[in-house]
Amino acid sequence: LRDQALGEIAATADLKALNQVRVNWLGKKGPLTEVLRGMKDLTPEERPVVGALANEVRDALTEAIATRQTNLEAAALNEKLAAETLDVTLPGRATAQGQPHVLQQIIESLEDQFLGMGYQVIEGPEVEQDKYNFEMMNLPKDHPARDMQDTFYITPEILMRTQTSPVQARTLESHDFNAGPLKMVSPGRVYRRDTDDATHSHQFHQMEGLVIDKHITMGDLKGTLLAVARNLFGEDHDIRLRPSYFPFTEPSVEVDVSWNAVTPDMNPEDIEWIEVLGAGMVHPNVLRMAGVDPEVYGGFAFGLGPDRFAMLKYGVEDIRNFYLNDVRFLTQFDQKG
Ligand code: FA5
Repeated sequence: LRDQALGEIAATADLKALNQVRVNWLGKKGPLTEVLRGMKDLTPEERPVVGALANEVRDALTEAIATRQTNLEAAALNEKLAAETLDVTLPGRATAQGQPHVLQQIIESLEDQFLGMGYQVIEGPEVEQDKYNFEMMNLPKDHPARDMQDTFYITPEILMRTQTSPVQARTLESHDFNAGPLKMVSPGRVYRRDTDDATHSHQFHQMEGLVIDKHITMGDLKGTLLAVARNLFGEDHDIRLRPSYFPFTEPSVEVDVSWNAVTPDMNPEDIEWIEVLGAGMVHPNVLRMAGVDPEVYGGFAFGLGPDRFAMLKYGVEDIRNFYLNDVRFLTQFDQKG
């Protein structure tokens, strides 16, 4: 029996076969168990002899199985290692790398420029109170200019902000003017119940700017915006201020950037203008409502549209392209070139 069992153990090809052999020989229905079960029919003299023999065979088989198991496991591991060898000399496959979204690139380059001019970058909430989005921007509840910005309301008092201007009110409220003037920009998403078309999106971006100190003039506003436009579009581009109306600035202007390069000998009528932002001198009511004395402090504010800037800079004809997340479109603006 013993030799037959040992032979079978040695012949097993894998762990599964080995387990089967173990069950066959040592299991409840195996020959050894049967021998032990038959002990009761033996004479008292025979019992210890047969018992000792049976135990010896069982121990021998158990040991042989354990040894065979270790060997089979080692063989399986070696096989696996051999199958998984790496050819370290194979050239690698390049993984596709992401990049900031083109609008994010524009926003970051604007942020860099304003940081360089001593501005802080401040962010405000997209879910905003009516109080900051409208009331503190000099747009009381019944003000007709609220119609200029169709709004997504969440409750009568809470809405998706329609502009980044509420960050003006929040910052004015918290700024300590004893510590110095206020210079900040605030980029972010805004929402309007606009019908999407080539130049309008119901969700787009704005970047608010606010500068408040003791002697700020419209000249400072124009100089700042000219520097920003030239930095983004090129030194030979110009800006134009047109009178406009916003409830939170007085006077108010809309600002155009020249689509084409401007030369000194050019006929002004040949310049093509594109509107990119609204701006003006901060209305005394806005300062007063935020607890700032308009007799002492004043300054300018602007709200520009990075989406429109990106359209202009890259000649993108439809604003919706920015929001479709088509990789073929987006990878065109890879900064790494
Ligand atoms: C405003 O939202 C004012 N808060 C801007 C402002 C700030 C004026 C501070 C004065 C002082 P307006 O609605 O014009 O203004 O929007 C500003 C800019 O956002 C526009 O010039 C345009 O570039 C962009 N814009 C407006 N509506 C959309 C839209 N639906 N899709 C994409 N861009 C838009």
